Amino acid sequence: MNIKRKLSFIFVLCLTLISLLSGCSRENENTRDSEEKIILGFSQIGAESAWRKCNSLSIQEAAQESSIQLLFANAEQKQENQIKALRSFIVYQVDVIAFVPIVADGWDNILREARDAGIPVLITDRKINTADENLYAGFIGTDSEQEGREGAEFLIKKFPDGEPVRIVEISGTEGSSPAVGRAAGFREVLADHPEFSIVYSASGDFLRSKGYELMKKVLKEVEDIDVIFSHNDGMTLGIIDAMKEQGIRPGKDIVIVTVDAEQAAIDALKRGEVNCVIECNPKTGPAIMELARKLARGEAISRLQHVDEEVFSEYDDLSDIPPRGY
Ligand code: GYE
Repeated sequence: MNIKRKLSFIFVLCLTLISLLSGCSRENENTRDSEEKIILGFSQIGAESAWRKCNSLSIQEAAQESSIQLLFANAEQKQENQIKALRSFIVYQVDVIAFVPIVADGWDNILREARDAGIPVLITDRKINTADENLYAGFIGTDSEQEGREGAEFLIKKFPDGEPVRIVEISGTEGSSPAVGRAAGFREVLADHPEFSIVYSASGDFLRSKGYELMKKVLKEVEDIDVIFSHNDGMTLGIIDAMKEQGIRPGKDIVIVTVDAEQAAIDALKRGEVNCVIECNPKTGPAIMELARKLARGEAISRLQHVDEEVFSEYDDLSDIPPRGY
């Protein structure tokens, strides 16, 4: 081979290598791109509690970490706002929709629209009632019935002597699955223990302010309260304020069972102002992103995934509970 032919051979070889390599890297980029380009439309219900704020943050941080483009809509406690958000995600043709249904009923029409548009839907935190379970791909979140059962189990341990026990229940948002589930699980366990009676039950809408107002009313209207079963810590903090204003010692004069395990509730438990805290885990962001990726790839996900939850009570060693972060 003369020098000229040798050079042109090397030149062609280089070109081939470059194009092969760049082809490769383009292919890599494409794969990475398609991983990166997932768009997730997420409808959150609002910011009613510290629990909820942590839940939103977990979702936003996890999306950023896994390079999922998140369209995050805050419905400010209105189902109609959620439906509008879901509809806009459909118009936008996102890859996956996820949402926290504020109440359990009333989703079938919008879910049909999502199905017709070929967009898979993940339900998280709160469950829905539907005529057609195939309208969504799966659920990830809390086991509310179990949380209610845990609350009742604690009371059975706390009041072992069979004397009558009068319970006031301050429940969460009416028609929401955690309020329905916590109430049902609680009653299911107490059904075998007739000494316990729920003498009053009303909704505080998962809000600290409503918990406070409701407790002021309850303390005027209901006599001889032994126990408060509060569906979330936000309301519990309001309940404690109302009790203290009346000179009632929370956790001593009235036993308090609460759900969520915010730092403030754990601190109250340590001070003896609350007797039992049932954890509800808000940090579902990473699991939601993983499920969204699977759905975007067209893979099936499990229909029901409950998150791990613990119970903390006055019977436990409370010295080594790690900071809660919410
Ligand atoms: O317990 C409460 C809230 O849906 C499980 O919503 C959630 C509940 C949580 O704001 O604090």
